[in-house]
Amino acid sequence: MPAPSGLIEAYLEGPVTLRRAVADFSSEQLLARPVPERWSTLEVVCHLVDSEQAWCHRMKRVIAEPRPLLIGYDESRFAAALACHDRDLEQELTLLEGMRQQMARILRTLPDAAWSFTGVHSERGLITLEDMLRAETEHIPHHVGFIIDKRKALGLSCAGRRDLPRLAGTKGGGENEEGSHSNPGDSR
Ligand code: NI
Repeated sequence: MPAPSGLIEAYLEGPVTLRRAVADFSSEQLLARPVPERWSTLEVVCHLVDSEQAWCHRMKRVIAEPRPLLIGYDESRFAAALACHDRDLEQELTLLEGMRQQMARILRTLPDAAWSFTGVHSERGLITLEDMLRAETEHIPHHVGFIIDKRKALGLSCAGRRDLPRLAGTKGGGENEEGSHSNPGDSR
């Protein structure tokens, strides 16, 4: 299977989109939960970084090992337990950018056959390297849709922000993942 066209470039675009989406938030606005039952913006960013760490490690295992077992984790518990509101936005964004740049560098060296390498996820079953990269690429735009919901609720302008994806929060799938997150980039 040849390298999927444009996918690595789209994967690298995610942190750029996220950085733009949160660039003008104050520290208070980052911690606010303006939409009931939803995460704060900083919690969303931390969720994306924690998910990236998990999926980068899983992709490395699929590249390096024959059909490894990949273990799911509870992202809601991660968001609640891992001090999201004490974490630093810039540090999180820098980590995200660095992880994707490192992963892209590795992926670009792989032979075509590697894209069909598989792992077995404890909750999702058999998954190829291409499936994994595609899911992670879709993960940031999915959550940026919810950040746009928060921007609106906080009275932050979305005008002139055509670089941001169209509102995704109403397309179904939950932000906080509890049972309804439709994006396979997450751990369940
Ligand atoms: Ni998610």
